[in-house]
Amino acid sequence: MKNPLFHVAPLTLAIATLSLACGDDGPAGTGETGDAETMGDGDGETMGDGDGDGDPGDGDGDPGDGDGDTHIDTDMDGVFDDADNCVAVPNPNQLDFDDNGIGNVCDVQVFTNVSGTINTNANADAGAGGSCSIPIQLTVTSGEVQIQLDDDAAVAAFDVVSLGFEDILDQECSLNFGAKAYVSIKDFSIDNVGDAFPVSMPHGQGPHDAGSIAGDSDAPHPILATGTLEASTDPEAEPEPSDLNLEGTLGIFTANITGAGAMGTLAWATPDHVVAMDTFMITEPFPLDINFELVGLVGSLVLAP
Ligand SMILES: [Ca+2]
Ligand SMILES: [Ca+2]
Ligand SMILES: [Ca+2]
Repeated sequence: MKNPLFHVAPLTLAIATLSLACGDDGPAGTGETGDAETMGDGDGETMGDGDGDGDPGDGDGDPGDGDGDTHIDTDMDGVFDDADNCVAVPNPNQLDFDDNGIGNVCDVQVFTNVSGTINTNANADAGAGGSCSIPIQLTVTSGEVQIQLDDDAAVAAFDVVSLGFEDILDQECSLNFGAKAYVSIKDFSIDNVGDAFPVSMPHGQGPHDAGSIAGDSDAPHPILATGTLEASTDPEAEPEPSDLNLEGTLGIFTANITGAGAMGTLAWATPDHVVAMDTFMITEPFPLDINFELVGLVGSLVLAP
């Protein structure tokens, strides 16, 4: 565990001599061994650091001896801190797909340029057999997706932080007793309400080593969708706006990320998945509860940093 810096030893021995000169355990060389270091000899140093001199701050490169030397391996992955591209997380292979000096296991890829369309169905059910379903195309206008690559080619983590959608213009949804729900969703967004990186993705060794990943997410992603939906029970009346808080999950998706996070796609193909659901009430001309849900996600998003 020596390194070329041991040449400073004469300076530190001089300090040790000075310490002894201040006097507490007698002259050097009495009862001490090796380089004259002994526990309790009053010089404030510690035995057992393996450098033979025990001096703090001596640049001896010994890890963990507390002397401030840089050759410490905090995460014990075999790479000293001053060379480790992720100091606190063991990553012995030091993979860094985008070559930015930050190892994969420390380097969250953030995609904020998100676009694409997803097809879904809006279902409204007013009870007593009154229900309707209309197709809706969700156009993504903004969002943030974070991806954490791993170094053992087993799992990549995805966090769909947020997705923003274009307003959905009026679409009439007739219920069976003359009431209508005008599915007109404004300010619609989907936000993650789970922990960071709640979806992990098994993927193959080959593409991972090339700086790309491809695979399926292995768990639904908890989300909260918000927006304003308009509804009316009278075809002649102005629709009433209803604030929506649609709790649900984002379904299983397939991801293809290439070029070390330079771009990628997320694709859904699950027409039966319930994305989000809520109940809202319209009050005029009579009160009526309408169960509303978005079902199915089929389509893909393009991701770019
Ligand atoms: Ca290390
Ligand atoms: Ca490390
Ligand atoms: Ca990196």
